[in-house]
Amino acid sequence: MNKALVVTLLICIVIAVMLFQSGRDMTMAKDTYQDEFIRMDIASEQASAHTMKESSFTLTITNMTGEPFSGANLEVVLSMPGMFCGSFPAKVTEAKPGSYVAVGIPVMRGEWQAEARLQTDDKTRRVIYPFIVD
Ligand SMILES: [Cu+2]
Repeated sequence: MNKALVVTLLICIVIAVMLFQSGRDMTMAKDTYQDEFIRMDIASEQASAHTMKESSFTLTITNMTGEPFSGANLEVVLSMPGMFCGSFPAKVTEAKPGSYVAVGIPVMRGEWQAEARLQTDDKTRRVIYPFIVD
């Protein structure tokens, strides 16, 4: 085997691994809000979203010591940034302590976001999860 062939093979392997990693990142995408009191993660429950089909998101909320934040005053709204087609509240339920599921229905194709708003006495914390609807 000559050297050039070995190098080419190695480059191919590296590219394959990178493609595999980026594909995996897509499905495991999440967004996080964190301050000194609260950590809030939002992730999609499905790899792709479609018009007029339910889309669900998982919100995991913990306090500063990592314990589940139960009974949160939480609101999740689906909308299209920069468009005027409206805001669509998702139905939020606490599946288990500190773990919430939000279900909503995107009404058209394009770039959407799920915005979670956690209301406490002193302030509102937000985390935004962008996603594509096709
Ligand atoms: Cu729209």
